[in-house]
Amino acid sequence: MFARFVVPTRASAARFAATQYRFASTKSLRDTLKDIIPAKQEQLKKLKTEHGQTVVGDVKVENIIGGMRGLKAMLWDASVLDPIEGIRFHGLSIPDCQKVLPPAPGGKEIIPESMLWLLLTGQVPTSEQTRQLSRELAEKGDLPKFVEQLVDELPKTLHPMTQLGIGVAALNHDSAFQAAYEKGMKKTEYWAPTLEDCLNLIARLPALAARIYRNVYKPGTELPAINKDLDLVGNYTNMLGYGSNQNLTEYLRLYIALHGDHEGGNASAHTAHLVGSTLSDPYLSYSAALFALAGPLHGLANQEVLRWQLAMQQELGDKITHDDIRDYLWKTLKSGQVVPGYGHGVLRNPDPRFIALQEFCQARPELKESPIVQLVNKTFEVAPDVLKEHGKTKNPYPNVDATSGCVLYHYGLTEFKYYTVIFGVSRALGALTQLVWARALGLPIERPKSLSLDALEELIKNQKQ
Ligand code: CMX
Repeated sequence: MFARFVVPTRASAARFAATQYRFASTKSLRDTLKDIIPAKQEQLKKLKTEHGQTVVGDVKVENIIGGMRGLKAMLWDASVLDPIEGIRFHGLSIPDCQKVLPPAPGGKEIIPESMLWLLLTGQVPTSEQTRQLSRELAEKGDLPKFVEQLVDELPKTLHPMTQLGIGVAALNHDSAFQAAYEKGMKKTEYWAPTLEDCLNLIARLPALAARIYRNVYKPGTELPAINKDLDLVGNYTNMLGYGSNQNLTEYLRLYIALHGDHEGGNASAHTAHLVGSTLSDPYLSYSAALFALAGPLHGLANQEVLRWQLAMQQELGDKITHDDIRDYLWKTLKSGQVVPGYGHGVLRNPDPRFIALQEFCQARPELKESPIVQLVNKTFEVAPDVLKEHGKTKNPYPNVDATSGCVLYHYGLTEFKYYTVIFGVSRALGALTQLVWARALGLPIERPKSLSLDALEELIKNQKQ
């Protein structure tokens, strides 16, 4: 049996679309990585020695005072975000991934395990490789007792994202990286225990996230044991108490897989990279990333979208017209708030992840008829024109968060303060796989140069002379 090998460039992605992809022999995840790492290390070495002085772009004052927007200053191999076309994972667009990444047995949608394999290796796994990875994650998925006790003791009023960050940080008790580092490991060996930590963390996230959900919203209910024959999301939805809902399970598989990576500069992925660059272990690095994700301009937007759409529904009633929505959008903007789920730091078109999730809804009659899904659709028909007229945002189109929560809401997972936790289960795929690569490539501690306002003025004055 063979795994398809993906060549990670845009041109090759087009060739890929024409199904001309190469094949590599089937191997375990660890052996696959062992094979790939030397060539990547060589590629990096060559870039460093032969092209270290090549200029990539200018740094303008607007980059420094504008959140480094657009500055090409970070290495990230797994995915690239094109402003118009959207995300490609190792060269593959979302429709490409939907064609080739193996689903769960009996399912149709991409699953996080196949996305994880792609992000980590640049290769499309076979169904058997995906199954093996599912089994490995299920076997590693139980939480240590002390972490269960720790999260059980947290106040139910503490935001679920804070609870998730605390739980993830505490998992570093068992960090293989930290233990090996203390023993005195060589730099070339860093990636192997990092990989073990990353897989352990990805495996344990569903149990941790489900436990937080149970504690906060369904106290007193039993948490089912992890079923070794189920995939990661199959187990997650089971533990959340929605295991019998196949549509919700399939939706979460797709959502978690697609949300896994969005190149390196977004706040959560970048935080994981920055903290990881100090050789903090993967648990601490990802815990930090979760707190970046918990901001309303980033991951918390999915909670904010639902809050905003429901407030709109409550104010305007059941028969909402396009004009009603237009007025409501203006009311939001005039009150100085952002329209949640719209705009993006990089994208300048509707987010293809938004489109993929919308397509999921359109293919299912009960979702197509759902009032909350319809309201999200109707908002999409009006909001871009209003935002264009408003004239501030560089991207008047929806991002993925505009739609991600409405399906959960429709199927009864209505506790929208929990939605960013699901995003947190997902973003681990990209942030952690790239941490493995940062260690494999021996990337240094991150340390950009900062400038004061006075120093900037001085620099400008000197350039004018
Ligand atoms: N509604 C109203 N105003 C918006 C807006 C929106 N949806 N999006 C951007 N703007 C405003 C910005 O606040 C900014 O205003 P000021 O000049 O007064 O500061 C101006 O338009 C220019 O911003 P931009 O360059 O287009 O966008 P940024 O790169 O600065 O910010 C983002 C990107 C996502 C934070 C912003 O579009 C936003 O706040 N969107 C709403 C929140 C949201 O949906 N976040 C989720 C993003 C996806 C994710 O990370 O998960």
